[in-house]
Amino acid sequence: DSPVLTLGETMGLITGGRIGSLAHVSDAHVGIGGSETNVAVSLSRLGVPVTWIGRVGDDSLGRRIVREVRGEGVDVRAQVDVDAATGLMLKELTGQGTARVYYYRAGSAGSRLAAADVPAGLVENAALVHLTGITPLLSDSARETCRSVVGRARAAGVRLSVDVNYRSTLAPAHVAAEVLGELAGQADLMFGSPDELAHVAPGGTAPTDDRAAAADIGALVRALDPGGTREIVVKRGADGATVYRDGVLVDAPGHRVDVVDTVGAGDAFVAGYLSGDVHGWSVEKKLARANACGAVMCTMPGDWEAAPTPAELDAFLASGGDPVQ
Ligand code: KDG
Repeated sequence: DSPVLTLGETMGLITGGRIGSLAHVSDAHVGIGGSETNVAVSLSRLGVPVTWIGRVGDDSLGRRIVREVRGEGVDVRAQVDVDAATGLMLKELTGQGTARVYYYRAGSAGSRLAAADVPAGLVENAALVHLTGITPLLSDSARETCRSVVGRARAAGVRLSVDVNYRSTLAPAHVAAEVLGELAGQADLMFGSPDELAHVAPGGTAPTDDRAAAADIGALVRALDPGGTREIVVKRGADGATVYRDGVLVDAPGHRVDVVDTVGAGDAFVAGYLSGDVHGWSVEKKLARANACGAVMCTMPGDWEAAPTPAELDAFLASGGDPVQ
């Protein structure tokens, strides 16, 4: 099987040991996190071969990232950049499954990703390439890497998946709209919340909240795909998801779960969807798996640790996976 290829920055992740500000909480957990490795680990657990490309520093967190992601069965192609440290992210638990995130990643090793880090053949021989809107906002060289990979994927006829994944701390809204609009505009398969998709739609302005954007998903996806040539997956969290393909909208409900930590649920959702996409599943089947993966990820702490195997998904659906009515 050809692997899925993904690339981007993975950081060290320090999470407060209990609810509260890290100005006061003293006990903490050390781990790692990065949207693309979160997706890669989920895909690997679902039995899909996957390669991740990124840069890490010559430091403990960098070694931890390589060991941990490789240990999950992902083919890790990490450059060790001796001139920069591995980036770091702090996560403060704010209660009811929500968290506040702080980045220490400007100038990090991961942000120095360059087009030459992606060896010949890796894009060309992939089953699918998955990028997120985080990467092109990290640095000029990371943006060039995305452009180069997109160009290579298109030239080789490799399917391109893009999760808009807008991180407002990485760029002001008007910059992000342009950069992410360019990236998303190339995607065969596009993921985003209603808010994110409105942001990258041609002439789009970010609505003030998800509910406003969700009010007219039909108009939104048609603006993103006037030619009806792409597949657009609208992520609505616990409310489920909607897919637009071939001019048809398909809805699927989310699941009712006891939420512990929502961070990473979007990545698990994407991996669930992609795991079916590479096998040519129907939209309905891909959506059902994606929603179940996202729901399971919310039930345990961590950005990727709870990624389910197919057996765990079956167990979830057989027991607690009530759809939201
Ligand atoms: O999707 C979860 C990610 O946000 C997290 O693991 C870290 O990649 C990350 C980011 O840039 O926020």
